[in-house]
Amino acid sequence: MALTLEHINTAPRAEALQLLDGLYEHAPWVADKALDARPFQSLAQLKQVMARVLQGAGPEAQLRLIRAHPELAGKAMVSPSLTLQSRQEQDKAGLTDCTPEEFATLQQLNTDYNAKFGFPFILAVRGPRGTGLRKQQIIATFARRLQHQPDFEQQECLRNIHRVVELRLNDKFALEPTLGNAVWDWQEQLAQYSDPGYLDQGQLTVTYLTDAHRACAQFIASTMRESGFDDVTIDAVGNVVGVYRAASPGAPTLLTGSHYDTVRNGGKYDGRLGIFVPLACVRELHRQGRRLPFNVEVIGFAEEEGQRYTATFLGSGALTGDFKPEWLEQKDADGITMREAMQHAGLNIDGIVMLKRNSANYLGFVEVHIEQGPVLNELDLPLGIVTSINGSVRYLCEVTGVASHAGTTPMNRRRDAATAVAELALYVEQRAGQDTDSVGTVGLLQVPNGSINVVPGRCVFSLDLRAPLDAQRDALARDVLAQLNAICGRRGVHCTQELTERAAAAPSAPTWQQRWERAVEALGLPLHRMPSGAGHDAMKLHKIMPQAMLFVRGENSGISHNPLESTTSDDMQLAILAFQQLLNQLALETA
Ligand code: HGY
Ligand code: MN
Ligand code: MN
Repeated sequence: MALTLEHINTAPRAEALQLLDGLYEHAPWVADKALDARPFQSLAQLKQVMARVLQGAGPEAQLRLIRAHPELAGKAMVSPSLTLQSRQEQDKAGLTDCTPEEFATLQQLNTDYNAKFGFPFILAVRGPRGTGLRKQQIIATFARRLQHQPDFEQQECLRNIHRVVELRLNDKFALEPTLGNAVWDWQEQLAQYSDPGYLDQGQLTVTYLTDAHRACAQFIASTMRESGFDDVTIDAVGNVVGVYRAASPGAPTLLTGSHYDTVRNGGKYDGRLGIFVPLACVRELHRQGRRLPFNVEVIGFAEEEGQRYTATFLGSGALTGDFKPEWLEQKDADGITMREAMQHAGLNIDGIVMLKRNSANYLGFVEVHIEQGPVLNELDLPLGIVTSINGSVRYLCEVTGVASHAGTTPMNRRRDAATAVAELALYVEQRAGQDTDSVGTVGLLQVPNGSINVVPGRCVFSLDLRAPLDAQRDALARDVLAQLNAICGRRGVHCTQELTERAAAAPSAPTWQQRWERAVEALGLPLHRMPSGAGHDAMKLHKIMPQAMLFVRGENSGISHNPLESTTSDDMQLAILAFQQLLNQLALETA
């Protein structure tokens, strides 16, 4: 029979402990200690309390717990020490029918891992969706984590233990994160579309207005229609706009959403999570036949990353009146202008100017996004409250020197464009590191038409400089550009730079931040407030309406702009529940 929170909260201590048996492998003391905190407001809170108990138990107790776990597809598979849950979990992941090669690989990984760390490799083999990782994924994760530093890897084992416990608790309570699963699956389906040259390598790249990008727009639009949105359109820049109308006409609108384009070889959740979380909320409202005292407008923004063209935040920028007509002449790597790409996609360029929103019609903008960093992952927290989005500037630069013979040009006679840029890149790293929370990145660095035996005469590169405050960002930019000029002067080379983006820091609107805070607290979760190092569409909408963001924990240290980007359907479920809380709060306030 399925457990209930009521039962756990009210049963006699010994019975409650028995009900929670089998969570932490051979370590009932974790649940036992957690029961001191009864009554639990939610299952999420029970998970949090147990994570805190383990965190507070200290490294020795944590190490004992890790060592109590069976090896993955190792000798423990036949020994009686394997608990029923572990056997079932390893079965589910297909680890009991390895090929001889797979088994040998796992054995070798087990041996190497134990030799390096002195404890067994622990992985929640049921994975982020709870349905099981494939053997190849397990082996790849095993090999990747073997490279970690010991302290970090010990924490990674604990994070996987918490994930195993979360899934075991779901089983005990017969709970499925069904809404989170739906969002997880939509993102999985959307990831089938990728630009040519990436799809066949199993990489996700969706850049502005490619065929894959247009297929994504159609998928999002059809998912909105199937979920009960009243109006679904694709606007003049390719944004997918879904409106779920209010109970009565003339009502204000809550705006939400995020982008569906990606960086090259990116992750499945950056941007997309912020489209599908509110989409799932609207689907639930539709299923309940419920209307709110405000319209809900969910937008899949067509372009945020600035990959195919240098223009960034193009989708959300069109709503704030920031679309620059000169962008239409920008050319991609194949010489196709944005205008031609828009025409090819059948977009109505003349309609762009009409996209600007009248902020008087809107309550505000909220955006859900993966954190894209390690903070929540390392705090074992599923959700975070964004306090501000860092301001950023981006430049495309070019250094011109003199191409010359690599063999005959003496070292003191060179005009080497690439070494000038290399010197600047090291300065960017050092200078950005001087400030708190500033970051500086040379993400693109190329020697066009270079040759192995030619001193580089040209070097093109990018600068991405960010800081929590605009003044801090501008001081960083000033110093970097001054250093660029100094380096070029000293080396006798020439530099040009083009400012391609300037986004102001965007502090969250207090009232909206507090709405997110109340929503997260209503789930029984602790609050963690944090800045966003990444830029988001919210910083554009910030210009015309109040905004605030909710962060969702990323797996694998929150890595992002990388195929390892990951988050669990349980955490997505919590994001949806938080969004529903915010909608309900807003409904009460605006009724
Ligand atoms: O670069 C950023 O911060 C965002 O992902 N475009
Ligand atoms: Mn991104
Ligand atoms: Mn993003």
